Formats: sequence, C-alpha cells, structure tokens
Amino acid sequence: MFSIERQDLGPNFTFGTATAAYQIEGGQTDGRGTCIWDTFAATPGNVKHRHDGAVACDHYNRWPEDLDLIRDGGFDAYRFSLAWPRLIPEGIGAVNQKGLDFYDRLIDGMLERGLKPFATLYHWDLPSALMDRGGWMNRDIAGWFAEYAALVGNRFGDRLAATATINEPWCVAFLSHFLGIHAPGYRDLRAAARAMHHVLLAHGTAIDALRGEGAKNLGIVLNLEKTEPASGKPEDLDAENIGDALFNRWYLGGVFKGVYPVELTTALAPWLPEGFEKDMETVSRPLDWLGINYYTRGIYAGDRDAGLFGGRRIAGDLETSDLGWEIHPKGLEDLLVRVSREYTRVPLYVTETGMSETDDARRVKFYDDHLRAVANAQAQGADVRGFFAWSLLDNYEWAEGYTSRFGIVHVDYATQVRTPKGSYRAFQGMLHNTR
Ligand code: IFM
Repeated sequence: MFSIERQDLGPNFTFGTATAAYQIEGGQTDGRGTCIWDTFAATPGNVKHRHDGAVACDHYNRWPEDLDLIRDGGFDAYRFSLAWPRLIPEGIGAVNQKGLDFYDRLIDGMLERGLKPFATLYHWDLPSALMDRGGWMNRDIAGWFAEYAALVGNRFGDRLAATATINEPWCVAFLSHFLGIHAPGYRDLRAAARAMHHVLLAHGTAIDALRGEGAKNLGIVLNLEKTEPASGKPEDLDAENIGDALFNRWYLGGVFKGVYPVELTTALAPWLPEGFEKDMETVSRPLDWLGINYYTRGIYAGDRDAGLFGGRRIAGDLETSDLGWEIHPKGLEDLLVRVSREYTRVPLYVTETGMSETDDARRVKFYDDHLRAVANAQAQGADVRGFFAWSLLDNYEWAEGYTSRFGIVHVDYATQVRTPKGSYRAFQGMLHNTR
C-alpha cells in the first residue's frame, strides 16, 4: 500500500493510467496500414526475440475489460494513443472507416465509465508509406501530420478531455535517428538534426489544425531527465550542459520560448534544415498544458573521443529497475520545479512514470516515492494537476519486446488473462480511500 494519500496531491488532482496503441492494441486487421515498427521488428537484431505488436495485449478486442480495470482501480482518466495507420493507412489520403469506428467505441467506452480521455496523436507508429518518403527527415511531415490531426480533431475533438500532439519527441528524433535504438533505426547526425526540428514543426502545425477543428485543451508530452555532471571538472560540466541541451532544453526551449539552445544550433549547424529559424513561431504555438514523462536521471562525463559534442552518459550508483534505469524520485521533483520556474506556467501533468520490474513490491514503493515527489514540487509552486502510471498493462516495450514488464496489471501473453498486481491494488486503495 502507499503511504501517500489522495488528498496530499490536492482536491482536483487527476489520476490516470497510460498506454500506447502499438504497445497494446494488436488487431492489425480491418484496414489498418503498416507502420515503421512492423518492419523494424521484423528485421533481425532490432528487437529482442524479434517480438512485434501484431497481437500485443489484444486491446483492439479486449478494450471493454481494460476500461473496466481502469474504472475499478478508481482512476479518473485514461491516457491512450490513436494509431495513425489505423485511421489513415497510407498516412495521407483515404481514411479507414473501421479505424474511426474503433476509436469511437473506445472513447465512448471511456465516457460511459466516467473516465476522461487523454489522447495522444503520435506514439511512434509512423505509417510505412510516409517512411518511404523520408518520414521525420522530410519537412513535408508538417503537412502530413496536420492532415491527420485535423481528422482526429474533427471526429473526436469534442469528446476528448485533453489532446497531446507527440509523445516524447526526443525519442522520435534522437533515439530513433541518432542512437538507432528505435524505428527507423538510423544512426546519422543529419537525419537526427532534421527529425529534431521537423518533429517540433509538425507539433506546431498539428496544434493549428486541432484548434482549427475546435479541439480544446491541447499540449505535448516531453520526456525529460534530471541531468547531473559526473564531477565538478570543467569537461564534465560541459558534458552535462550539452546532455541537458540535447535531452531537455531543445524541446522545452523550442516549444515554450521559440528558441533552440545555441550550443546545439552551433554544433548541428551543418545538418539542420536551412531556414529553420523561420519556423520557430509555429514550433512555439501557445499550449494549454504540458505532459512530462520521467523515468530516471542522466549523468554526463566529458569524452572528447567517443562522446557526441564532447560528452557521454555514464552509469550512476543508485538502485535501478530491471532495465538498469536508476530510480531517482527527487529528479522528478526538481524537474517539475525547474520547468514551472524557467519555462511555463501552464498546468503540468506527469503523463508517465513507472518501472520495468517483476518484483511488484518495488513498483509500489516507486510510485509512492514519485507521488510524494510531485507533492513536494507542488509545495514549491509547480502547478502539477495529474499523474498517470505507466503502464496499465504489461505490454510491448519496443526494442525490449515483451521481456520487460511495466504494468500495474499482469498480462499472460499466451492466454491474454489480465491479473491486477499489488501496485494496482495500492492505487485502488488510495483512490477509493480504503487503505
Ligand atoms: O514504454 C515506453 C513508452 O512507450 C514511452 N515512454 C517510456 C515507456 C517505458 O520505456
């Protein structure tokens, strides 16, 4: 059980759970187009056991049971994503009626259960047909994504409590185009620099498109980390500065100030799209809220040979999850305070946190500590309005396949039986105040 209580987070705080389409839906039928994760997963060496999202948690068919779990857990909201290739199989052009029908059922199912729908337009399932045209490296994606956003805004906007354009643009751009760990698996600075700008430009054009359709309460979800230098040596301080710029300030600065960190516009100058400065007004369209996904801290050390721009990330000495990610709740507190002091006063939501772990007692402590970190940030003036556990279900953890379990509900992939874990019961106890 948790030591923290619901009222410690304030009277109108929103509690929810989060998932993403490719990680849980399966259901690659009824006209859904293919996406970059289908082929990335099929390519040997990219994903453990070459697992893919073809079946996943079969949420496409089992969504009523999953929504019942969220309601019965006492949660107020459900953060989910819509699959672009289910709605527009080729990414642009013809719309798939069965895709529209599925999200109609899902959103209405949330409303019937008293759950607020928090939608995300893009959680990494780029239609393959758009990848053929260069995907996030092609500036035209700003128009392609706006077309998709307009469709969602028009069809579903009046029923959504909140809509985010992009989930974790750092992952879309850097993890996928420089580190090569996520689809499309590029390891190329020019590709990364282009994706870093285009993903935020597309965010801005999607905000315009959503607003044009009358959709309200619009935001973006950034994954941020607490960065720290390995020591007080100048080369480590420089490394931390560049790490912070690459992970945090590129996105926060772009979206809320219309300016990228000068260290990076200088370092990436040969590869950034020409004239990117003219797009910054679109990149920084006013938002109604910001989602922050937080998992760990990043420690940076100077490395002139192997590091990017003179630095690299090194391992720390805190306890870790079973993926080796350090557990650092104070980092969440510090980030929330930093964002609200330095970047924006719009309401903040912790749109994801959680841990990959089979020992669920550790997950209970993880959530208790991170909820307390949120309360501490609130006490320092951060306007944090909600907290979403990642994730409702064990699911497809990208390059880790099904080997990593983030769920507060266990999924037996052979039978699709869902079994609530102790962490689900801890939320339920706190939210129903039956502790
Ligand atoms: O599973 C992912 C999710 O898709 C995005 N945020 C981080 C989670 C854990 O890695």
